[in-house]
Amino acid sequence: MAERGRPNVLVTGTPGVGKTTFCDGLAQATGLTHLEVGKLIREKQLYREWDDEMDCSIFDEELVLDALEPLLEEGGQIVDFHSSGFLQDDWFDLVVVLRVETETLYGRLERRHYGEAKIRENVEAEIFQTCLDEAREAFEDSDVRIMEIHHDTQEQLEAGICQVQEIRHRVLPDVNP
Ligand code: DAT
Repeated sequence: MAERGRPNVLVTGTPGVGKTTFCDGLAQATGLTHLEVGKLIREKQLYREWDDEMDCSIFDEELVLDALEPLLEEGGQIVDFHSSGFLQDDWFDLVVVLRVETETLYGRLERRHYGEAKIRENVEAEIFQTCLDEAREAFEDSDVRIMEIHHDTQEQLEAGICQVQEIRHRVLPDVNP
């Protein structure tokens, strides 16, 4: 654990697994701050290219790291992002990887009106557990714990938040518990 008064938690997973929903719930339950990296990228224009086929920005890793560093210094952040491989492992005290069943993800992305190519890309990424493997690789040299939480239902959301809180009280530092 670095010199932080409060923990930083990374919540990652394929788009549509429910990161925003989970982070909002966790923020409410813990008083930590939900930091949406996607929003930061849009607002501060931390990208250099636009992917027309996938209809999304290709973020600039260096720009995102520079923007995140001062925000994470003090701790107390729940960082919500689909990608983790470029992040610094010593910025985090806990990593949560959300997972969902293929049918669940398909339905959620369809309701979001994603195009067929974008749905297929994300569903395949979930099937091949791309985000989980990326997080495992990114944090393999650190002692940061990686929790895989299944997130298809409201019950799983509530159980997952309880699990994180339990770990937080047991192993994570906090000046304001
Ligand atoms: P993400 O931020 O990973 O893209 P989201 O939080 O926007 O995902 O959730 C996508 C949709 O799925 C949204 O309509 C809310 C729903 N959802 C999220 N988590 C859920 C859960 N545990 N149970 C049921 N629905 C959920």
